[in-house]
Amino acid sequence: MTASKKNLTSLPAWQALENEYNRIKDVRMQDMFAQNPHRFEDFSLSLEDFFLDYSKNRIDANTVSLLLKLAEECGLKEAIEAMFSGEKINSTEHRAVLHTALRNMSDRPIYVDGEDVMPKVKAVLRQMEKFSEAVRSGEWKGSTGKEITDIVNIGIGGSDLGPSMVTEALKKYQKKGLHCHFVSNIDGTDLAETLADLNPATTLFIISSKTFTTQETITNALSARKWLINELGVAAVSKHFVAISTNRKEVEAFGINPDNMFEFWDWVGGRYSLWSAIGLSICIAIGFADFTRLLAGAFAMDEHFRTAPFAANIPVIMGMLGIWYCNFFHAEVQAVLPYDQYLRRLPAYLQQADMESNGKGVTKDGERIVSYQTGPVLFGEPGTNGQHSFYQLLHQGTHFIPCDFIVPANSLNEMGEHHSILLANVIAQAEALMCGKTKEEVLAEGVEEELAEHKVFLGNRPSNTIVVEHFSPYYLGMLLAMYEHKIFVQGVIWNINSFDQMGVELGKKLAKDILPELKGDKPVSHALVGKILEMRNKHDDTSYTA
Ligand code: G6Q
Repeated sequence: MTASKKNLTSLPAWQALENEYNRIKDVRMQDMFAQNPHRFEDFSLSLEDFFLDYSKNRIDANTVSLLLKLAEECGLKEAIEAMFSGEKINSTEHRAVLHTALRNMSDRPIYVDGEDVMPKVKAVLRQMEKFSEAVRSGEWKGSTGKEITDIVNIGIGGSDLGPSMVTEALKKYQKKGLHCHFVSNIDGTDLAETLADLNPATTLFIISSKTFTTQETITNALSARKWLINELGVAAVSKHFVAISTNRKEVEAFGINPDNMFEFWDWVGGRYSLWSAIGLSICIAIGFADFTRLLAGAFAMDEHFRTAPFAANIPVIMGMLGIWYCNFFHAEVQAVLPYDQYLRRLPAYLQQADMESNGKGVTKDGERIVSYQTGPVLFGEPGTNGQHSFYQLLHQGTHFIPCDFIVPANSLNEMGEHHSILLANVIAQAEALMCGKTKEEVLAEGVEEELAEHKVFLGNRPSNTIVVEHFSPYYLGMLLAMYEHKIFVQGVIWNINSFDQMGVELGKKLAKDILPELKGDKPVSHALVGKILEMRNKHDDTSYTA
């Protein structure tokens, strides 16, 4: 019986896990290491050179087996198959969820409404290959005959975070002399600061929007168009604007030549879209061959997720560990800590991927969830920077925060000792969280009694460590697909729809109603609008000019 038919918390495995929590809550991880000399081997998994060490968790073999039993009782196996085979698992929007089709490197057809989607996926990939090569080689010229030197992706949310994070993560693989910029915010500063250093004659705008109706993106795109036309005239638009969308009609209405449009489909969720044409900026930056390697890495993780037994399945283990902490230890937060400067935008990307997917309060059947927590708050910063900021709270605060450390064994910029120091730090942090430091140990160091308590680390704080050989496009693809599937696993357990985002609608609608008040087109009904208008009237526009 699946959780949708029966309340999650009454499932036998859930009940058993409640007891398991009581058994294990006072057990120290260090003691489990002492009792089992093979704990590291027993609680680690590999996929090629992608390695997960999950030995520093509050679990033993019994816990894992109960967690996997819960996964079975919730119908995870069937749910995975339903996603991969194109069933309309996004139930509120009646859509299939097929970001995996975008990186399907097998010959398997994938059907949506009886149609194999693979031919159109491949056709768009060919279009991306051709276009990205033309831009990179200089064959694609701007309206004045100059080569493109700057790409500006205008998009927001899923149409921004994936491409901007990946281009940053793969900076080392980027073509020299071709610069990528990302404009997302409606705050005019974002566009103004980006355009300030650009030459319209050598700039290409990629307008990325699934719907092509998003207020921020369309406003930014119109302002960018105005900026270009001011310099080069309206005829220049076709050489400097391309669009990525599912909405051909709106793209044409905007004035972009449909020949310069890259299509994707409603079965690609925004936050899962970097693998689609939304990844065009990535493809131009790193080239089609490396873009294909990114897809191949994700595909390798997809195949693993689909076929590996749960006990050896990296995303399943990661997902179920998260369930263990969210629902039994009542952890409300998850930290993601990449020890790689290139991955500095990963936490921002995962904030959306995880919190927009699993920040839900009703089950798929429309029932309000009252007896368990769903998606955690996710945050993070790259190491070692975070160590000098919020790690204080991770080590000594009152919150219980499981951490994911992510680190490449080899750096793309070894720089003498730098990478060894970085590696020593990441290993040290996981050890410090686990082992802590007792008052006796503190006193033995000669610390005075009155200070001793301040220097105690309670320890027994869990972490996963993910190590890859180095962050190539391939291993980055694997990492991102791993997190996508981890999120999926948790959504299945919580019996929520991880693929809609209705919680973002209310604010958007209210903003549309408030705008006319700010523009003076409607009487002011919000006190705060009145106050702001008063301040805007006082403002001398020249006061900030340098
Ligand atoms: C992602 C969300 C959301 C979306 C943006 C941009 O899953 O749906 O972040 O990507 O709102 O939407 P458009 O691509 O339609 O402009």
